[in-house]
Amino acid sequence: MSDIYIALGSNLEKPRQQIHNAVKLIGKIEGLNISLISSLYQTKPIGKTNQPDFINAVLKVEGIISPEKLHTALQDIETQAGRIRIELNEPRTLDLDILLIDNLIIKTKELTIPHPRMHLRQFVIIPLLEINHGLCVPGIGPIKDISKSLSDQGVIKV
Ligand code: PH2
Ligand code: MG
Ligand code: MG
Repeated sequence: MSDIYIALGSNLEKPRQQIHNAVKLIGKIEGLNISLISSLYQTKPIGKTNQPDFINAVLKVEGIISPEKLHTALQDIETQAGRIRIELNEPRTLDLDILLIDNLIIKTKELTIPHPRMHLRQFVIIPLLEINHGLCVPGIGPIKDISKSLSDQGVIKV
């Protein structure tokens, strides 16, 4: 049984509804159970800044599934939400990123775990602190310490 953390984000086509719908669909992935859901957060876009604010959240799920299968299942849910991939950091109806799987460190062409930018993003770290303040990012450190190192990026609980 693995403890898995997933980040959800949307800034197009009713973002809150996109996130709620995605949570429902993630709960239906075979072999997984949702154990914790953070609040929703309205967040300023990081990277490309001339796009709408995002709604972000994180989930903890537990279960037995291979990282590759989970990645494919999440991509399928993104596609169902009408996600079109043009370039990096473009506005999106739905983004589902695997943040952590236990203490695993994985680097393949398809998948990097822990998510390589999670420790730089308040829109990930603040909701993670809400659901598990004792969490550590393998190779980086406790999220409590990461949180102290980040300056304000415009993350508001909604
Ligand atoms: N996702 C990105 C890039 N920038 N900014 C916010 N606030 N929220 C996101 O989910 C987000 C972002 C790439 O995945
Ligand atoms: Mg992302
Ligand atoms: Mg993604």
